[in-house]
Amino acid sequence: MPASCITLAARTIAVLVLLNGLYACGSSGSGDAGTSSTSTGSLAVATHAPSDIRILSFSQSDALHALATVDSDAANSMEMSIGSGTGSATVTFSDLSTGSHTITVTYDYRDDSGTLTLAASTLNVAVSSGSNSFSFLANDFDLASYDDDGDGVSNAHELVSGDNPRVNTDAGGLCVVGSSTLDHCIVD
Ligand SMILES: [Ca+2]
Repeated sequence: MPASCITLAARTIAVLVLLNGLYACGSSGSGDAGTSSTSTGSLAVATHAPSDIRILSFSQSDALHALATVDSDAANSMEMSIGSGTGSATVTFSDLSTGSHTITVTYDYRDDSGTLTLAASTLNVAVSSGSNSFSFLANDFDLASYDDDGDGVSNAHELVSGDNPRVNTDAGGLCVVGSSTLDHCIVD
């Protein structure tokens, strides 16, 4: 390769290195000014409980639990505080990235037999930098889909009624004379 070509190549490389350095400085400058990708905000989530959940919070508060989950990520899930007698649940996420998130709230009933899902709702929430709050209304929750014994009555309503949400006692189900479910069988 002729010497002139080597010199040209060296100069080209020098110019590219210089331009790259200037570009890096520019990027750093805008980053210092703050970009939305690095902003975070807190989000206080609250619920207005459906009536069956409200009744359960009064009579069986120990068994009732509520969980809030961000973006369906199990690692970003928190137990909510439930008001006795109101069923209203609250929790605050302190450090969410700004922008749109999905928040899922699930009410569970836990006893020696396991965990029953009673109600759930997933809604989109916009998070801005600073403090944010969002409320789920009673009508936002789906209860009817949670019917473990498939008798057409929701788990939550069976618990409120004193029935066993894990055993279908409708016609065709198990009805035993002397059992606590007998009345339910006859009515149905
Ligand atoms: Ca049922």
